[in-house]
Amino acid sequence: MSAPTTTQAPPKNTIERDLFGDFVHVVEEASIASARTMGQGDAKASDNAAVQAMRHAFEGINMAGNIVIGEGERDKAPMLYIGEAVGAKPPDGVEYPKVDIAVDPLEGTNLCATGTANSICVLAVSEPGGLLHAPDCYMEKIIAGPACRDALDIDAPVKYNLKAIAHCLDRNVKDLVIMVLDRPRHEDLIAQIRATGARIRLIPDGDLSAGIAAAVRGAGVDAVMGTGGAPEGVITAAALRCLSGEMVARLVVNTKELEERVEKMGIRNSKRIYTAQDLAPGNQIIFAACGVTEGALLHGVRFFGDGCRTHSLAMTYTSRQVRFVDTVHMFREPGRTGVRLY
Ligand code: VTB
Repeated sequence: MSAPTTTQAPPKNTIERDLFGDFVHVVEEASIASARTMGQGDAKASDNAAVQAMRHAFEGINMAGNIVIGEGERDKAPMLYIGEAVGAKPPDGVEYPKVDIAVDPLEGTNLCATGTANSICVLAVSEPGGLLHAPDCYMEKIIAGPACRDALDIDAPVKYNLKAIAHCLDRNVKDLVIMVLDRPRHEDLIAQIRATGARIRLIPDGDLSAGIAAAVRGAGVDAVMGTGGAPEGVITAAALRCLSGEMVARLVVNTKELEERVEKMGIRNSKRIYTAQDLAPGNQIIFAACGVTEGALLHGVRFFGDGCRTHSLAMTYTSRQVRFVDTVHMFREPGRTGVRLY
């Protein structure tokens, strides 16, 4: 009998399928390197450790990677700058898949430097064009879970949004927990939230992991409100695409210089209100984050004699997978005590 003749459609998620594990490895390496600097009080050194480790790990991946969100412009950042090409060199005649990469090598550099909770190494990947090339400016954001689909309005009063979120979650405004970056610029926002009776968790840094916490159930956060970094906003949006989370956002373009930069980057309307889909429109998305210091979502790096253990969150959009990856890294053959499970 002859074999059945089936014409198979080419797989649509080859980036997710082929590169997923490699990117988990990248964030793990960055976390291990920066975790070694935890509590040393040197945020720059912590960041630098993460950047170098990330870059080194990228070199081993069979991809034609393009950093679209990185550590800044080429002249200001020695590594992982916007426009930098990363990935292994293909042999002659071979072409590796093209991917866009947004990195925040160490989200929460101060958190790491002070040993405070919730610093992570994080990145998002998509096919070319799948992540907005956002300038390094501020971004207004409201982030919540899938229940709040289409219910958020960035121009509405704080009270309105909180009522809408409470309604979507079928609870009272007083039951809500809203995360806000602890910054003087949020004085008025905080006062307005307090006036509604909603509860607040002020965070010193890290509105990216806060955004993910708001999008999943059980993390004790119902929404994130306020102004944080735009690059972090794009990476958050990539995570929200995988989690069906809800986000409305707008760049804060308040100087002439920024106005020009934004225009140069191809953004025609600087006042545009973005959703997660607008910020991370990719058809294929990989999101990977690894805990550096202990956090609500992820454990930090734990070192032991012969190795360490890391905890990562790794998600893909098309294949709809949310994985928590718990890895034991052995720096040498395990000694007589072997590998500990718990
Ligand atoms: C936030 C926060 C980051 O930057 O985006 C914030 O999530 C915004 O900048 O962890 P300011 O510190 O100027 O408020 C971080 O704190 C650092 O990237």
